[in-house]
Amino acid sequence: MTKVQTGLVIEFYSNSCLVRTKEHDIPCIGIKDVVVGDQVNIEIIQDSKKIRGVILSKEPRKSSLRKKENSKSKVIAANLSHVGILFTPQPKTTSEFIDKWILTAILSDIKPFIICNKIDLEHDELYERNISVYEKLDIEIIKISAKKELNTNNLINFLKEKCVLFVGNSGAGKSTITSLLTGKKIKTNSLSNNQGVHTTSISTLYQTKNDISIIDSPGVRDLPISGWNKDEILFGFQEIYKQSKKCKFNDCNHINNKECAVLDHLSNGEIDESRYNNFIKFRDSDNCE
Ligand SMILES: Nc1nc2c(ncn2[C@@H]2O[C@H](COP(=O)(O)OP(=O)(O)OP(=O)(O)O)[C@@H](O)[C@H]2O)c(=O)[nH]1
Ligand SMILES: [Mg+2]
Ligand SMILES: [Zn+2]
Repeated sequence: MTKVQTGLVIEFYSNSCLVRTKEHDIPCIGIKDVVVGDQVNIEIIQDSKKIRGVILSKEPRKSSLRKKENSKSKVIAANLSHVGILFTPQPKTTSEFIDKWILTAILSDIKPFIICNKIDLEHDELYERNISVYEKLDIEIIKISAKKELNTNNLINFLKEKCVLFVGNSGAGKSTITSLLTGKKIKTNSLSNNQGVHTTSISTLYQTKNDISIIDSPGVRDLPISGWNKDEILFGFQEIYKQSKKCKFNDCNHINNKECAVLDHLSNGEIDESRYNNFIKFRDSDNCE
C-alpha cells in the first residue's frame, strides 16, 4: 500500500477520525484543525493486524461552515456546497431560524436553499405567509414529504454532485431525509418534540449512489451569530444589502436616516418586513443567540 495517500474525512470523533481513501476507510490520528469534509493527506502505518493513519496535511477548503460566537469562531464542516434549511409546519420553523442560517451560509461561501418538508401535513396561514417571504428571494425552494416520499426526486436531482448539510429543528426530518437519500437507516427521532430530544451524536459524511455527499453534524444544533460584525450581517441579507448601496449616506442606519433606500423598499413592499426586522435584530443585539 502506498505510504502517503489522500482521502476524505468522513467521520469525526473527539480524538480521531475516519478517512476514506480510494480503497479503504482508515482510522486516523493527528486531527488538529481538521473537520468532516476535509480532503487530507495521510501517512499509512501498518502493523500486522491493523491499518492506521496519521494526518500530515489538509488541502485548501472550498468553503468552511463557521459558527461565530463573540470572539470565538469554529469551523463545523468543510467543503460544503449547500445548506438545506428545513422548513416544517410541525415543529414550527421560525423566520429567525431561517434567516440565521441563510446568513451563516452566505458568510461561509455556501449556497443556502429551503426544503419544505412534511407537505403531507396540515399547515396554517402563518406557514404560508412565512414561506412566501422566501419565494420572493433568490433562493431555491423544494417542497417534499420525506416520510411519504412525495417529490423527493426533485431534491435528489437538485443535490447531484453536491455536498449538503441539512439543518432544522429537532424533529424536522433531517435523519429521515438522510436515510431516504443514502438508503441507510439513520436513527430517526420519533420522540422529537419542540423541546428537542437529540439523536445524532458524531459528525458523519455519507456518500450516496446518486453522487450526493451529506454531512450530518451535531455541531449545528445551536447557531450563535453574535461573532459576525454589522457589515457581515448586512451582507447576509442580500436583498437589503443591494438596496443599502443606494442610501444617501454611507453610514445610513436604515432605521431613521433620510433618503434611505432600504426604508423606501420596505414601505413599497419590495423588502419584506420580517426579513427587515430580523436584519435589525441580528445587527443591533449584542448577544443574539
Ligand atoms: N408526516 C411527516 N412526518 C415526517 C416527515 N419526515 C419526517 N417525519 C417524521 O418526523 C419525526 C422526526 O424525524 P427525524 O428525521 O428524526 O428528525 P430530525 O430532524 O433528524 O430530528 P433530530 O435528530 O432530533 O434533530 C419522525 O417521526 C419522522 O417519521 C414527513 O415528510 N411527513
Ligand atoms: Mg436526527
Ligand atoms: Zn439606509
